[in-house]
Amino acid sequence: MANKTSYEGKLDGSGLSLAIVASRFNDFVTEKLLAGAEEAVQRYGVREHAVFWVPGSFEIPVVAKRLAGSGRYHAVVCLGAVIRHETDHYQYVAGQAAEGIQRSALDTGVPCIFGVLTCDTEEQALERAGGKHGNKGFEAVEAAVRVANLLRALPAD
Ligand code: INI
Repeated sequence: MANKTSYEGKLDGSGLSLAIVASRFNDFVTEKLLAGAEEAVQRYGVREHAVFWVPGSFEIPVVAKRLAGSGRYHAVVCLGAVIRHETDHYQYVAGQAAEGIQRSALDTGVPCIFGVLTCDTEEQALERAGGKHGNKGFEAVEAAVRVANLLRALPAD
């Protein structure tokens, strides 16, 4: 095949500054997501990172957008745990968190990574926060590093 070019961001954080926005709500889960995220920060040699706590996942986007637009960070990693209860509150919180995080990325051009668990039970959330389904905080930092490096490597317009 002639003239094929392929791009993929490297898992090398040495040139990167990351912001991590973490939600206090369900912090028996989000503390574990943050531990996984910080393990990945170490593993991939991220140059520097800062952690910003917000009360709940609904509040993640307003802080993520401000950080993404600040010019200080190459990516913003958003960590939260939305767990379904009896009411439909869950749907609003999860939907607005997802939409707001993506909007923060698209409005600023800085990747804002969706590390927000949306689960039916506490058990399912813990399984994804260092349990049998891995740690989505770790994976969120991997995604941040890859996408930040990909954006830096893309050819100019
Ligand atoms: N916030 C979460 O991060 N996870 C949840 O499961 C949750 N539930 O279920 O209510 C939750 N609610 C709080 C919400 O994020 C806001 O902090 C609150 O509504 C104030 O704006």
